[in-house]
Amino acid sequence: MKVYVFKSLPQALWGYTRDIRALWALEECEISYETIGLDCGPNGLQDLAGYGKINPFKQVPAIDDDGYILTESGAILLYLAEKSGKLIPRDPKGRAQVYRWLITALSNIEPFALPVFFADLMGDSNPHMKGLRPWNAEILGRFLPQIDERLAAQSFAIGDDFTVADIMLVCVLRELRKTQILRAYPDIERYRERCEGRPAFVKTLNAYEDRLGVERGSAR
Ligand SMILES: N[C@@H](CCC(=O)N[C@@H](CS)C(=O)NCC(=O)O)C(=O)O
Repeated sequence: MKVYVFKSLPQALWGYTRDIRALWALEECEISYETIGLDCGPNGLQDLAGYGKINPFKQVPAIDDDGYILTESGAILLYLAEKSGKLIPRDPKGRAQVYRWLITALSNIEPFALPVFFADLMGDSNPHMKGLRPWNAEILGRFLPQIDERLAAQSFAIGDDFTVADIMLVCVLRELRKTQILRAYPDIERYRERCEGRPAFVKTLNAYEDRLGVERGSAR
């Protein structure tokens, strides 16, 4: 399996990029893979002639499973879980819970978490994003307390077992890791720690930092 990832990135983006999702899932599913590293230029990946054949939007991650090309981190996680038979229950009701929480992360949390991250990144240079930050934070306040409560009662998003929904949820929550927002949710923070302590995550992040040529711990 080939996986398209970043091999260079501006410092502000270390540890935030979505290639981590695919790499973490590949490690958890014990699928062997090789990485194809792309350089993030001033226009992201948009100037990379040829990469549009892999991903029409010229974004990472993308995988190439023996000629079968797939993009979109959510689709990739579900494909890897289904292909390996790991990180997803067998029964339709259990599987639907994985879809539910993976989609919750992508459609309820990420659309508000990412603008908070960008507002902090851009600061006064983007007054529009800065002005919307309180509104985005307020919307997150509709979802995070319920997720915190859920994680006080169970170890992972769908129950006792770690699934690809946790990879997505943790990676989306990581977009807020340097803000104060998560401090109000101790069970979310304990959950994130639990998931990020998994050997597959540690291995993924170490290799990610090595690939970028940055110090260990700098993408945490
Ligand atoms: N919805 C896509 C978003 C992918 C995405 O935005 N990738 C970013 C990195 S995190 C990227 O490749 N940016 C470079 C660019 O857009 O040129 C997914 O979840 O896979």
